[in-house]
Amino acid sequence: MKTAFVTGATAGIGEATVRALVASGWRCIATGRRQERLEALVAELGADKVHPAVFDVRDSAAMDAAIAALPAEFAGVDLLVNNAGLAKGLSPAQEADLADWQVMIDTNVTAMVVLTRKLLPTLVARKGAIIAIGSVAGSYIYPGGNVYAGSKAFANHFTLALRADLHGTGVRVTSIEPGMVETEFTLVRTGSQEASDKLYSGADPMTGEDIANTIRWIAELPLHLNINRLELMPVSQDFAGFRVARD
Ligand code: NDP
Ligand code: 8X3
Repeated sequence: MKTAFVTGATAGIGEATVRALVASGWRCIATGRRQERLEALVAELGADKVHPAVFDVRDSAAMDAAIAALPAEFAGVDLLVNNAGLAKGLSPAQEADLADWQVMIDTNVTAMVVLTRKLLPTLVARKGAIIAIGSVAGSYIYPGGNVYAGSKAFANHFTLALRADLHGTGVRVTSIEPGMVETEFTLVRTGSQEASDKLYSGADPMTGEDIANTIRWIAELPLHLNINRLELMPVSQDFAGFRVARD
């Protein structure tokens, strides 16, 4: 049985990924700050299939402690799913809250590289895989995207850069870059359930399960195959966005 380390498993894409991988015969380390949600996943899927690791990804010492505390049967990580992340705010850069920018950089950029660096020796030794959740926001700019877009451009690019460094090791690396997925993402970004419902209303957005099934498919491809990057959108979304400001 193979083991996946899934960050951000208390909601959305990460939670759906744990369910999809366990249903396909994987064991998962499920991480996040909301302990009760991780415990609910353990109760639903079984303690032999899910190990809860409660920590804030921005806390490198807590990350070390969580890795050191992995039970023996979960310690051999074959797949890292770099998923934990968030957007805060949609204000234009000239009005944005610097604290929001810092949280996004600390979570989406710093925490991702720190965790990846810590798990790389195990992943290399096991010829494992890394699947990171970047975003279309890293490729296509929209107003108010500013630091979120920048952090996801970093995620998209760092993941591809890992592929170059891991050349010859047998480790597979994939950057998944989704568009609109209905999760708690917009609630976290705006602080408003109403704003979240409004964004997704009538748009038939992708679901956490859509992305989770894509992650499982990539993870289970034959070992000689590597998907480098994969961009997904709901049919209702596209990437046209040029604007002209007139006098
Ligand atoms: P959710 O808000 O539903 O889930 C985010 C997850 O990240 C939660 O489990 C949360 O756990 C975890 N997380 C956030 N901050 C921290 C932290 N400091 N420490 C530990 N865990 C943290 O959003 P999604 O499922 O949509 O987002 C998952 C990823 O997908 C993100 O990287 C996001 O940028 C990306 N993405 C999302 C898209 C969308 O439209 N929804 C599209 C493209 C990419 P907890 O709060 O319990 O700590
Ligand atoms: C989330 C997708 O388009 O809201 O990464 O930025 S988007």
